[in-house]
Amino acid sequence: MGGDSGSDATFDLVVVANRLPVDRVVNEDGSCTWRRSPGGLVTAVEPVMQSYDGAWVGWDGGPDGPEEPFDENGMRLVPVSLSAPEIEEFYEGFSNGTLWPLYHDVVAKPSFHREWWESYVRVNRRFAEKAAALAAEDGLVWVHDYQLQLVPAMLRDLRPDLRIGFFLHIPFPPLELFVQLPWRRQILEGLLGADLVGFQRPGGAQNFVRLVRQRVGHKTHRDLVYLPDGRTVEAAAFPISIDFAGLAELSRTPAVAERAREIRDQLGNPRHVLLGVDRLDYTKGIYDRLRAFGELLADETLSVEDAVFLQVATPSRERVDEYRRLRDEIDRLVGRINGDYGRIGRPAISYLHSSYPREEMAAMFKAADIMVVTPLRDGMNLVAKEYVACREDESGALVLSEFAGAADELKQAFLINPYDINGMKAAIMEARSAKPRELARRMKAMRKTVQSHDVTAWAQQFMGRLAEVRPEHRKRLRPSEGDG
Ligand code: GDG
Repeated sequence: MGGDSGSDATFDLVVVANRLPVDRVVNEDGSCTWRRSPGGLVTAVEPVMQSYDGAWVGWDGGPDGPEEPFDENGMRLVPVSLSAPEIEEFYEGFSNGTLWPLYHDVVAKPSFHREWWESYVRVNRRFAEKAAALAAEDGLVWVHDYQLQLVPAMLRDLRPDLRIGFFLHIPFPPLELFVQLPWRRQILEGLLGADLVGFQRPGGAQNFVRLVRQRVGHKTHRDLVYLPDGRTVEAAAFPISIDFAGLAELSRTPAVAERAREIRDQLGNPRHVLLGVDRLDYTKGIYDRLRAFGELLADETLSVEDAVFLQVATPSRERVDEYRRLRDEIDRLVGRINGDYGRIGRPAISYLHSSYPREEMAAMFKAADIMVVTPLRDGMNLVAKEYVACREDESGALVLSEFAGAADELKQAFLINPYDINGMKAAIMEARSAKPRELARRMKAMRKTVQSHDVTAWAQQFMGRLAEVRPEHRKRLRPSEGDG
């Protein structure tokens, strides 16, 4: 078994992700502390790690961090240090300036720079080497997301005994867009180092298999790729989810209920509270959503007495130009709408460029009558599922983009095309005037879906499938409680 705390310990499960589950915070006196890092990936993977007694390889979020492993929350954390130029080229550059827009339907123009690519290769190799040194013989390594797509093949070269899974949290684009990438073949070959490649939606898996067939020339059959060396790679959809029970419980606490009432009071007790919660990212469709709301006020279909829009935009990737531009555009739009339609003490949009504790998020979800989730493209969108988890009384409406992975499961939402402003306006109005019984029917069905397919089910399905890939490894992969 793995997981003892010696420095040369090996682990039956190693998770490799761009970020560690904690960020390093440098205090004023120069000392360091660790703070849980936000986001869906951490929430999803942390419980699996705790049950398998594994190690987690990732970056600490800052330049030139220490590389000493440490233990946290029952996990061994192994930092990978990035220099300031690597943060610029590998992270802000190739990951967020090339791959992120390319994989999200090119909603912003991807930049292609050879130095960024070279840095991506170097940093991927460092992650692969760390994982290779930590994994036990015949162990399992689970690699995450678009920043690390070369790791599976690099790791397989170093450690052919390992079973390797890869999960992509963002969409995988259609052939017609992917082929723009000058390094398209290297990325596909990188991913083919894995035994199992997981995607959010079946379409992502299909795009991948088609590309491998047409561009790399391997034989494929349905979701299987046959490599010349006899190995097979499976591509399949594993839609990620949330800790439904945990969030539902939090939303039931008296403190959260009280805070939800307070939020409505502070917003001036309008008849309807509309809510948006997103990282401030151009894929999330924040601009178009607010524009639709502004037009409803301009048309006098809504008034500020009827409806207030609460928009949380969590700061994100603030050093990347495209994100700075977006922030300015949204600032201007919010200013214009509030200037045109707000009244004293009653702005039309309450716009918060900030991040909040989980309890506050739960209170906002509880306070909102209409949750408006309108990404132009999104792998899953956990916020949509979180809203549903917080609506125990089955009230509330979800307006959801059909271009979010969540739309596959949350079919009872008011589904919209975020490029269709009139359609979006109509859906908001339909949600606003729907009868409570109709809303309850929809919410009940969506709650059932998310509850029965929560994050634990997601992780178990992925791990279970990986165990089937090479059955001889299965016995090594019992959760640590069973290890005696
Ligand atoms: C990527 C994919 C996929 C946001 N602001 C605060 C806060 N959050 C939390 C939300 C949610 C998470 O962050 C965001 O997850 P999303 O799924 O909505 O979006 P991405 O960050 O783009 O995530 C996405 C996901 O990976 C998982 O695979 O679904 O498609 O793009 O949990 O609640 N949490 C707190 N304060 C905030 O201010 N506490």
